[in-house]
Amino acid sequence: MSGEEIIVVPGDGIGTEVVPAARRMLEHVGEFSFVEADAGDAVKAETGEALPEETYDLVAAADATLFGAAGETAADVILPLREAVDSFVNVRPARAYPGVDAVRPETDVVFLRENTEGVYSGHEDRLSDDLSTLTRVITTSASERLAEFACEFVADRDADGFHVVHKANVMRETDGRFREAVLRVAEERGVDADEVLMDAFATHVCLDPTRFDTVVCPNLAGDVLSDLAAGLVGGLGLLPSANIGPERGLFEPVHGTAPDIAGEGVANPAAAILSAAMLLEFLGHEEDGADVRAAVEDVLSDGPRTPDLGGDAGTDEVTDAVLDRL
Ligand code: GGG
Repeated sequence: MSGEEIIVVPGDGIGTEVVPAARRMLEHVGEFSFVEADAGDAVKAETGEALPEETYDLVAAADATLFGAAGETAADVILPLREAVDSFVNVRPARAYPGVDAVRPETDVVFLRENTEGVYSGHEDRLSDDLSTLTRVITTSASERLAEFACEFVADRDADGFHVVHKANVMRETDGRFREAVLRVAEERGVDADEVLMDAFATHVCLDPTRFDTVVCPNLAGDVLSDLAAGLVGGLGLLPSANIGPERGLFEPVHGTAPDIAGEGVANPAAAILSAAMLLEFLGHEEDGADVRAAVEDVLSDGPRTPDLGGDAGTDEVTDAVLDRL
């Protein structure tokens, strides 16, 4: 394997514990070079800036970045970093693993979350002491771009089609535009696409997740519904994600900083290691990515576990076990 460069931005809280675990895995499987960069609450407290220009520039120029978690400064860190890689989709697989106590062990759903707009487009205003507003942005072009990705994604995954989740019966203009663009692209591409209202989806996925394979969502819905699905499979410590752009990618566990356990060395490294497996695949190292997923699955099935999964192992012990099985 060549010496490809990976930017590493641990961020805050347990990001500083699980990202080093994922980096150890990458060092174990390949010959990458790493550049560490700062972002988040801690660097803001020190310098006044949550996302130093140097970090943004590194991420914008790199093929791949591994990111940890952001807390209070999430809007100042994650959103610009996603923009730095021109990421139009956040891929969030929610899978139950054999041996892990899950509410719905049959869950295997991938969320394709629109990653540039919706209510996360940053247009918020305080108009008076009593009134704040938020502008929800939906464009046909971003919705189509996501839908085109979804069509290719389901073909690669050998899935029958996808569901588009929206609330177009209430947000007629914005989600109406999203729904129409996604369904039109699917029809043009000959891909089956069903639609489901996002509130109904929340119920259906809890009752029977096998109804869904790939789910295409606006930004906030994708953020919330993938966390809901994490609850079905055993918790946020298990969900990886990939922010994909046309040329670059940013890979991060779905979880945040987890201040309740930060600093204790007991954060589950699975989500970060699985995110790094997605990074490997993005860089073309498919076999390594698959091996890493298999090793994580093995450890989750009969290896040491962190407390979120009912065990008493620490982050390092679980990471050692993954490396042992590679
Ligand atoms: N590693 C992901 C992370 O830091 N999550 C915290 C968060 O607030 N995320 C919002 C988002 O994913 O848009």
